[in-house]
Amino acid sequence: MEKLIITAAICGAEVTKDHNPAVPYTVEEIVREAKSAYDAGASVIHLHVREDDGTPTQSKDRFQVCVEAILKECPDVIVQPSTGGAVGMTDLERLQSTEIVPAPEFATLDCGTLNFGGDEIFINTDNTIFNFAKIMKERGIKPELEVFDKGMIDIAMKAHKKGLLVEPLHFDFVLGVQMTATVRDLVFMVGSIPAGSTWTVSGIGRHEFEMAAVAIIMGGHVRVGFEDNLYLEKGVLAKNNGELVEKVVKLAKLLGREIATPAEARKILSISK
Ligand code: KMH
Ligand code: ZN
Repeated sequence: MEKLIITAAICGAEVTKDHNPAVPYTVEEIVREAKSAYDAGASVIHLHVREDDGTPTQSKDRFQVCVEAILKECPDVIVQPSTGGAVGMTDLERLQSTEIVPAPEFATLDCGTLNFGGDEIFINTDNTIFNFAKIMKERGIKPELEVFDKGMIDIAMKAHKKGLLVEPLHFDFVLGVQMTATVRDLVFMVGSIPAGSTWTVSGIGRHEFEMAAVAIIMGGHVRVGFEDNLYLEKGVLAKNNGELVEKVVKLAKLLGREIATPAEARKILSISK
């Protein structure tokens, strides 16, 4: 089986220090969390950034500073900026994370509109998705196709038919937001993507490690981190993102799966640096 790529979603846009005091806001805190995840075995850092007071931002300048600071401490890590940002941001705001120099190797591409809890709706119209895919292709950025339910795989395939995506495709199944996070759901999603694609699962909240274990067995890849889950186990807050990554590394060891380095992850994902 291929080695396991672990992505750490270290910050997110919704969680705060009230939920877990280790959620990073400042550049120093972002670097601290990225390094803890990298040292524990993460090869990809999924990145959102904040103002110092915790407000989510897609500022190009803030991304530039944070990416450079992360790469100083974790020189070979794959940094994957979010183009999702936070609910309510405009497309132009969101796209700023792709404008840093040099362009990112990897970035998220959210493939549909969804209910984000309470009254929140995370809007991604077909035209937004096609436009983001076109811009990423022009800038040489590999998209991670964020799919929160099966219909979003179908929308991604519409973008592919239009020539906006380059194979092999890479999907992230975000389970436990709009779609439930069961083994049946994950097996269904994996069976719905084109042969030759790679995939990661992000199990939200208490589903994080259940989904990780299933992905390790199935040959997929795993995302963990404060964006998705703040707890190491029931009632125990994680002290840092590294603890969440370490738990996946332990699971992988128990199940006989080796961990990919960033260079190996680039090969698996067909990302050329
Ligand atoms: N914060 C969510 C509204 C992504 O990074 O591309 C969007 C999100 C997905 O987190
Ligand atoms: Zn995100």
